[in-house]
Amino acid sequence: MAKEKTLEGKVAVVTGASRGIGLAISRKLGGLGAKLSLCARSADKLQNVANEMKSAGVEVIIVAADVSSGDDILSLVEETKQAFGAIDILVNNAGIGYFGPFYEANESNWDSVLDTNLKSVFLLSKAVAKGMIERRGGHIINIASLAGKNAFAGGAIYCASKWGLLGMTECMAEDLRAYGIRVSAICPGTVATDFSPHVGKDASKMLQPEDIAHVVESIVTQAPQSFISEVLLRPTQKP
Ligand code: NJP
Repeated sequence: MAKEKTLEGKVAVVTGASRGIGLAISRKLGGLGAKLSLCARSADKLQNVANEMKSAGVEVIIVAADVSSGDDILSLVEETKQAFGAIDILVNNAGIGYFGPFYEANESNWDSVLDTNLKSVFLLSKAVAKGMIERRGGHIINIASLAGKNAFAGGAIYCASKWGLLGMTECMAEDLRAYGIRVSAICPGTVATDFSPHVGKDASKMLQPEDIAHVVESIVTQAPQSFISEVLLRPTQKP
């Protein structure tokens, strides 16, 4: 964990925090001194993460919530405010994939991916933006993907969600930058997590979840006049 407590007193919400990229981001923000509100659907896995954080001296709450549900999002925000007060940092990380030819996918595949990867970001960002506007500051960081820039066979639904997320991120940034709120997107290539099977790829060459956490640290520790709006993150060698 990072040693300097540059985020002491700040409150961060991380979605999809029970494993993978969200877990690495949570460890990083907690190490920097932030109070953490961690969300995923599985309460059991979140509890394990919370235990780890508490033993490292991090103040943490967990909220089992499905980010594709507007009601769950309101509960997440309310429980966070009750525990810690105003939210300074929101990391919209929770996401799911669907990979296969579009003509074999059905409406529920579309709805679950778009609701989890895109609608959730609209709802949760909207729920925290008002408080950030009042306090004239904050960070919203959206974990997008290079799949939001590059087309590939079998990627129609996932790419649609991430392409949309990048467009929405840029518009949200324009809505909020005058208030000192920075909305950023991180677009990683393939990351060694449980997200997808990574068939035929060399895991030792892939990006690691900690690489994305490192970018998040750079974003949230910028000087107020500086705004890292988008980061494309690739492995040095092709996996
Ligand atoms: O995924 P994974 P990653 N509501 O599967 C949670 C993007 N990305 O860390 O709900 C609330 O290991 C889930 O917990 P649970 C990707 O699109 C990845 O690799 O209990 N939480 C778990 O904590 C995604 O946006 C790669 O199942 C929900 C977490 O989300 C982000 O990075 C490349 C939820 C998922 O952990 C994290 O991916 C890239 C819901 N409805 C972008 N649904 C990559 N790995 O290669 C899921 O470019 N979660």
